[in-house]
Amino acid sequence: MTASSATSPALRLSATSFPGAVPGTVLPTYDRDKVEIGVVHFGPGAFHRAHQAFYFDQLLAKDPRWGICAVSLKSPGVRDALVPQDGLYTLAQLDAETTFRVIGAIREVLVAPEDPPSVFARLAAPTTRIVTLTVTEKGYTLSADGGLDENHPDIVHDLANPREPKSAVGYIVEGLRRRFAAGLAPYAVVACDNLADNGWRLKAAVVAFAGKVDADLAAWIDANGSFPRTMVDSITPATDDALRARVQTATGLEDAWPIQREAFTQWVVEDVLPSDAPDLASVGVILTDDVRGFERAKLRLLNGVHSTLAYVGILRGHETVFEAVSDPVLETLAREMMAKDIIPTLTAPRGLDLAEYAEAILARFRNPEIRHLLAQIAWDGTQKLPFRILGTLTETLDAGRSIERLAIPLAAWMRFIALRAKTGEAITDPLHDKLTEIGVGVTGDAKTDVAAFLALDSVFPAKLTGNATFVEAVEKAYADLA
Ligand code: CS2
Repeated sequence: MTASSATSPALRLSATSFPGAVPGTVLPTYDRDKVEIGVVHFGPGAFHRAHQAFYFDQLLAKDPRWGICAVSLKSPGVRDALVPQDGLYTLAQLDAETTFRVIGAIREVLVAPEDPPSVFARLAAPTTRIVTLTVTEKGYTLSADGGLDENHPDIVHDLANPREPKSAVGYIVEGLRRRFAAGLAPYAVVACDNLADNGWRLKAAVVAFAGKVDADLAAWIDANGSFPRTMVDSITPATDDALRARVQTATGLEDAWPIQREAFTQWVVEDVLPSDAPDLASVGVILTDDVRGFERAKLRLLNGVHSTLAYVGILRGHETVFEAVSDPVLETLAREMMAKDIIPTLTAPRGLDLAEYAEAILARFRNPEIRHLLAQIAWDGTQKLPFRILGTLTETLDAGRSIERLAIPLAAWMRFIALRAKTGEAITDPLHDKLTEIGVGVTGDAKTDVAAFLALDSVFPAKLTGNATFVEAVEKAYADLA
């Protein structure tokens, strides 16, 4: 009897079953029992499991010190799916060539609110040398000016109870406090979310938080902490039942939470990690002193155009990125925005041709194997638009060039929110209450509606909202989308 026999139910993926996967499935080649935990990761969502865990999985074949303790800050979903599978899951790379790979890098999954002592024990362990994060833009608890948001409910709570934190920043500081008290070196903290200057912003927030708790601790972190900036990239659509079925057919094993992504993956890390950090370069991570160049190019060209396709695409009745980019009107918009608006604001990092990079991104969006829902990209617009569009737009305005095209994604986002609010659909965004109120109240008049959205001062800086050219461009784009 084989695991893929049509008559018998498939075995669940686990440490004992995985060697029996259908031949061709890529399996861990290292002895998982010998793996130690050297990495603590906050936010083990799909992106982490598609990306950083894939790199650590390759590293474990050379060095057993870098197993991952995955920590969920809120929900138990990942733990509930992965613990019965001994931390194993399948990564489906869906592209011109399709591969199914069982990833073994996650050796422990903790749900922080259920078990803070275990999280602290991992953070304070001498073997833990690196803490990575994918907690999405909102998980950094930053205010509009980019510093720690001291009014954020979780930060208010954590500052009052620093030894019982809820936020990522609170956990990082409490872990560092324990290391400081124990005379250990700090762990490196590697932010892996799509925020410009992610590591620097996180360091500033961590030092600001620590400063409110203990000035010596703050000075120690400031002087010794390593918070490299990073650029992360791999298109990772959310898991659905179609993927579960496909993975089961391909591997012969049932997996409660497989992950899918395109074949392309990139991780660029600022070359400031301590010497005892994992040798990421040996598994294809780019270590460089020019992360800024890579990160701006990726955030503005890939994520900026993604968000544009999402909002305008949804308004034009499309469901996926593939459909949106196959719409000639949207393809032209994306191409022109990249070439005429975004690239002129970028400085190419060494060895990167920006025009080729832009074309390669469009080709990735046209991957027919990937069903990436525009709705997924449309989430959290108030957190994403500032990094993806507003930076480009501000610099374009400063340079005296037209912002006509760059106003389109903002206006489309406003129309998208109004549409969702009026039809009573849930708005996934930390500002959902406010957005629903604005969306329900739109009148169709561009001036009034745009003014209501631009009044969100945590999203739109005064420099933009006080600029008549900006306001008029958004109003015009809004009216044109009617
Ligand atoms: C997307 C990103 O969901 C989104 O907002 O733009 O997740 C995008 O797929 C990744 O950044 C690609 O690396």
